[in-house]
Amino acid sequence: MATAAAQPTARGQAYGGAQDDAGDTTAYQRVFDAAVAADERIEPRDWMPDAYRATLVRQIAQHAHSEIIGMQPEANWITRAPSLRRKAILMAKVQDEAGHGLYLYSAAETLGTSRDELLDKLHAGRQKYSSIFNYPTLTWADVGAIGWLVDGAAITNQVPLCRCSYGPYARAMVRICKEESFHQRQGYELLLALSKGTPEQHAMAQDAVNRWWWPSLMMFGPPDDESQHSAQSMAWKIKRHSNDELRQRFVDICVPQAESLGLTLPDPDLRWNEERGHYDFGPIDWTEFWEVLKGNGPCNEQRIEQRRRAHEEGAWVREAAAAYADKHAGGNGEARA
Ligand code: FAQ
Repeated sequence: MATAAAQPTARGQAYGGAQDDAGDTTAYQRVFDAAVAADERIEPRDWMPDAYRATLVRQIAQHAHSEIIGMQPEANWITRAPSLRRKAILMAKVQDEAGHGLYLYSAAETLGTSRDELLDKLHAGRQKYSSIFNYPTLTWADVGAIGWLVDGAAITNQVPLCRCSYGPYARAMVRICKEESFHQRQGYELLLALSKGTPEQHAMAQDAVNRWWWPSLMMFGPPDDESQHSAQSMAWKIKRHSNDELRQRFVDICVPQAESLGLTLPDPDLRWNEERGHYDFGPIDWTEFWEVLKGNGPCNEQRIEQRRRAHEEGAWVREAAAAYADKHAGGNGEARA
């Protein structure tokens, strides 16, 4: 934060959204470009190009929506967790995801978009959430597979976001990544217990990995040559690596972990490539990915419907919180006392 911390307000006050005497934004753009090139953080009050702001709102909103929609598949198993210990762990994890949503909606608010506005867009189907959460959790082992693979993919994607050029997003990611890594460990430990359990438990763990492997690879987004936003987002240092680079990193991490778990990854083409120093893997079904994004995944309708219902049922909580805040802000005698 050294120079970055000293600069934001100055950059914001000197250049904040206004135009220079020549009536263009060239001077502000230069300051912004220099800050990004120097790996300084862009802060809320700094001038930033409209497209940079819009890209951040799009990505952070999708990310926040993914966290809260992502509570649903696992919450499905809270009442059926096989022991008190597993239930307590799962409840804590699902609560963490809600917290991640809150940090991210707050980060989006610093860009001038309210949480209400973003939620309205999610409920109207005008903003996306991660494709992965449109798949069902059919057995208890799916909770382990989500922790190991989905949280594992999320960490691989999100650790570089801790170095994102936009300060509030980068800082939110630090805490989120710490919590995600705990989530990943719990999933791995759960799958290990099943894998080393009875033959039926082992088969259940294998079945879950078979179903979650390919959708987890899709979480990283389309291949680089079809990724419309990557080049610009990387130039702005919002993204630090391409979709394919991160997907490859994830595969390389998972293969030895699957071996330790005693489980097989469902890809006959998976093999070490000495020359590349990476694992080769088979083709991803991108038709399935785009269909899920269009709303045709197994659970798209159910997820959005449940989200809308939860929002409606929570209206009284929002009203009560607003009334409470009003009472305090209005200097009500009782509150002062
Ligand atoms: N699902 O040009 P690109 C989690 C869209 S959090 C849906 O490559 P970009 C924690 C993309 O938006 C998981 N849509 O886009 C957890 C764009 O459409 P648009 C969420 C996808 O932004 C664990 C179009 O395709 N993580 O799991 C997906 O440069 C367990 C073209 O794509 C984040 O959001 C997808 N998988 O790269 C919670 C991380 N992939 O917007 C509960 C932050 C792509 O033009 C339980 N986000 N699209 O309409 C990112 O890093 C990036 O946004 C990418 C996509 C990498 C997801």
